[in-house]
Amino acid sequence: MVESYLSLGSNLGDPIEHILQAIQEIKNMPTICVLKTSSLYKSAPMGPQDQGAFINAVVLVETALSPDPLLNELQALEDQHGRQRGAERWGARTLDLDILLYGDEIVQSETLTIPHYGLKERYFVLKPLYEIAPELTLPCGTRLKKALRDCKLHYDLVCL
Ligand code: ROI
Repeated sequence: MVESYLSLGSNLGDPIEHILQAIQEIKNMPTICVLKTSSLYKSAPMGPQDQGAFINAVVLVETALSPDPLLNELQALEDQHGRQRGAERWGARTLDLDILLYGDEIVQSETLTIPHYGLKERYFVLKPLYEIAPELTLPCGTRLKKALRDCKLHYDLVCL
């Protein structure tokens, strides 16, 4: 079993409902056990500004799935939420599920980059991650606390 941190994001439809439902759906998956759930956070969009505010959260899960099957499960959930693929890069989405960390593993493949490539630049991911894992050290050796302090883009992040 491996502990993995997943991020959730939504800014289409009813974003709070998408996130709460997705957390419940992950809890219902027989192959994934949710250990911790962060609060929900609201922030302005990073990227194109002509889209609604995002709701974000992070969960800690335990799973025996390898990264690719885990990603497949998450993408199936995104699809259930009506996610349109191939749309604009950095555009609005009903549900975005990412693998932030998978144990201490560094994965670099065509389908996956773990740790998530944007982790250190995304305050809206670092903050909920810090809420549930304040003592975490990233696979690169950086303390999460330091990554949060060094994150340049301090969005107006509201904890709901
Ligand atoms: N901006 C915020 N605030 N939260 C997100 O989850 C998010 N996700 C994205 C882009 C469009 C980059 N911007 C975001 O994919």
